[in-house]
Amino acid sequence: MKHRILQIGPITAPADERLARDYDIAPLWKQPDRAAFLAEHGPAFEGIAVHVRDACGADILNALPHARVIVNFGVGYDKIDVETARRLGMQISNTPRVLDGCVADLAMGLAIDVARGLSTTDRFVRAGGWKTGQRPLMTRVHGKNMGLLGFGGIGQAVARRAAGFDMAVRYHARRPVEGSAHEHEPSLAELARWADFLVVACPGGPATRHLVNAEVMEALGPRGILVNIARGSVVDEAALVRALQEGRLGGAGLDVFEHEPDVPPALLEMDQVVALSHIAGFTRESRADMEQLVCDNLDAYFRTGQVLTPV
Ligand code: 8YV
Repeated sequence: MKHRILQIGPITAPADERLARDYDIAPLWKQPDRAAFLAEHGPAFEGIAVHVRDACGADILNALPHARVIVNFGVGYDKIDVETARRLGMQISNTPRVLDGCVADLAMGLAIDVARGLSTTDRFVRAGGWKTGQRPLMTRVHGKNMGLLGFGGIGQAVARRAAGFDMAVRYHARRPVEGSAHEHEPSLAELARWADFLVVACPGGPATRHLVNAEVMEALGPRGILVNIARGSVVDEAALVRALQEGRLGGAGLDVFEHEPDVPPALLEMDQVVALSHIAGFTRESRADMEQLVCDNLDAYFRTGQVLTPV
């Protein structure tokens, strides 16, 4: 008998295939009346598989009295109601480590793009601007100060890359990371004041909402560059637009936004902004590792009672 699993939304073709091969999967996204479906079938499910973009709230969790495990495809899990899940005795796993390197690569890419103007120069060349002119001088990247908000796997991977660019690195996190050679700065505003680049690499969710506010942007300053590869919710987007418009912040490289896929139109008019579509983890390599880990977590739970990478 296969274990019965509720899948909230499609994950990827290979992950969906493996899950469907090994489990009795019920696709919630295909149900015309989700509430009625959950009310009728909820008690039959032993676990939940969820993609990082899909909400897994109390409405779902409370309808599954026998589910004890949630496997999340993604390192972030801010769309899961963790408190309710824990209260109901559910284990939760995510996919840490396997995409740290790719997300960190993209953070460096955004920092370089904004500072040196890669995207704007590409637009300039395509528009024929080089035939009659040249771009303005931009800003050096190597040797500068990099501040990291968040110093987990992704933050530390960014720090290692920054070292290759001869950058000084400091970080702000809830508590200092033991054994790290980098300085922990207890005040985010002070970190921003010191930094030339501030990279957001902390989890999303209520605890970090709008940590990067007007004061932090002011401290980063007119030459400072903000990079966000974490969650849009961490940055006060309205304050960001104002700070950039008024020249109180130098530039921003953004892979994530508060209300994806909506990007404030004002940001798209600014050459000092590079906007991406939440692609930090979008490589064939990290995608394949994530697919494997999300399924391995479910297998491990049913084999041993423990997921491999609990949150
Ligand atoms: C996802 C992410 O990997 O894992 C996360 O938390 O934010 C992303 O990089 C990607 O959106 C999955 O499609």
